[in-house]
Amino acid sequence: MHAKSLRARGRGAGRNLVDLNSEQSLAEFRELVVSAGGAVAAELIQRRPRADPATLVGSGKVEEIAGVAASRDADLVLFDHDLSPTQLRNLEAALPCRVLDRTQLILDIFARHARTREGQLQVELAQLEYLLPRLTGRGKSMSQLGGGIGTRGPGETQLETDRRRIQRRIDQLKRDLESVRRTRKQQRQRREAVPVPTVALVGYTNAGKSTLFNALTGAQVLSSARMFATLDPKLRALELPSRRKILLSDTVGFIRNLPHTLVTSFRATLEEVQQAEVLIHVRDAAAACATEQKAQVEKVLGELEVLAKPRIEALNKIDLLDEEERAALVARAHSGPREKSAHGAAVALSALTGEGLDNLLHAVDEALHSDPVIDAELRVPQQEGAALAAIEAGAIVRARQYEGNLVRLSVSGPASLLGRMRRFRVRAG
Ligand SMILES: Nc1nc2c(ncn2[C@@H]2O[C@H](COP(=O)(O)OP(=O)(O)OP(=O)(O)O)[C@@H](O)[C@H]2O)c(=O)[nH]1
Ligand SMILES: [Mg+2]
Repeated sequence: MHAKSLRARGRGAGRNLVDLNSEQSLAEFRELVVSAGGAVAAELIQRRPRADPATLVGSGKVEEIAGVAASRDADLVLFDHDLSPTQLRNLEAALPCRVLDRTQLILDIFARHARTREGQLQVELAQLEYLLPRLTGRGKSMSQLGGGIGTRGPGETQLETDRRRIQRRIDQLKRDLESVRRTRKQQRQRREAVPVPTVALVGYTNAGKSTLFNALTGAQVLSSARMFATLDPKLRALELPSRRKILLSDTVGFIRNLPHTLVTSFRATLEEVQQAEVLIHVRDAAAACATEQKAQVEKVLGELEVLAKPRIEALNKIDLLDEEERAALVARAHSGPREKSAHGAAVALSALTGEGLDNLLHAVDEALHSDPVIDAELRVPQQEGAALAAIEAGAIVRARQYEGNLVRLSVSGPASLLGRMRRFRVRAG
């Protein structure tokens, strides 16, 4: 679906933004529009010390936008800012086409990318909760229910019926979500009965989390140049160099100014982050605004109360850097033996070429404290086939000696596995 859209940006002071310069911010918003299937017809910027409470931008600007929208035959005016219900109502009345704000645009993209039933329920709920106080009476916003960014909805006389219908749907969605969550909770409890630590990939949208997830697990999760390609959590087992097993989880990307309502509605993904023992913060080392992106991600991690967890920075996309930038980054990542930030290591890598992935896995091994790796001397009768197979499969055998019908092994492996082999342990001394 292609909607010709017009983007206008209003900037109010006093918002707690991590300030990107306007060009970067505009570029990011443009990508969001394209990710939603829109084509940009024109761009307008307004700077003002304070947002206009009635229309966000000033009245002169509203007229200008109306003129440009009409002359370019735009279907949609998008604001890179959130609009209050009043602002949305007034702008819709003053402009010749539909109006969407930043949150609605992101919700629209989320709606396209939700794959699981839970993801779809969450997106629909977030859309309706956002929409309800913003029903305009002109009926234009109702088209949101279709999920498209260019369609029109029922007329004004429908307003009250619509409100009641939406409220009923919201109640139903909440009940459905509750039951989906109960099921998921049972699945998690079953998983926790066999404790395998979870490591979660987190990071800004488009940083390369899914590409890295695929590279590490050999899975085929959709990775895409469009933003928010991953909405539903993906989980897959992985073996570390120490031979300990972990579950790696791919998660939804963060973005600056992601509305808090959205963060909470994506509990499914974020629960994986909260359950994780170690976080891998995937960063696009080649991004123009890498520092701002990092600040945004850490802000969301703070809101999730997970900043105390061990965290590894995966400085991704080094294949895009020139020799000099690359050397600087690699030196920073490996100074030490490895640069330790407050909570963990930094590793330079490319999910695309595979360079540096080994270093990342070693860093995960170092950061993982549950089920520590221990060394042991074992003496196992050769007829204990199952035990020998388990050791071969789950630990690193450093030396092997045959003593009659016994095998003497020097091994290093997860404490959980070697604990089960306690009866074969050779007493020290
Ligand atoms: N050159 C280069 N491109 C990469 C690398 N890793 C990922 N990409 C590209 O970056 C884009 C985004 O990758 P994804 O893996 O979908 O990013 P993501 O973090 O999962 O994004 P969301 O799921 O939208 O949050 C894709 O076009 C990838 O091909 C890398 O190491 N080098
Ligand atoms: Mg992804």
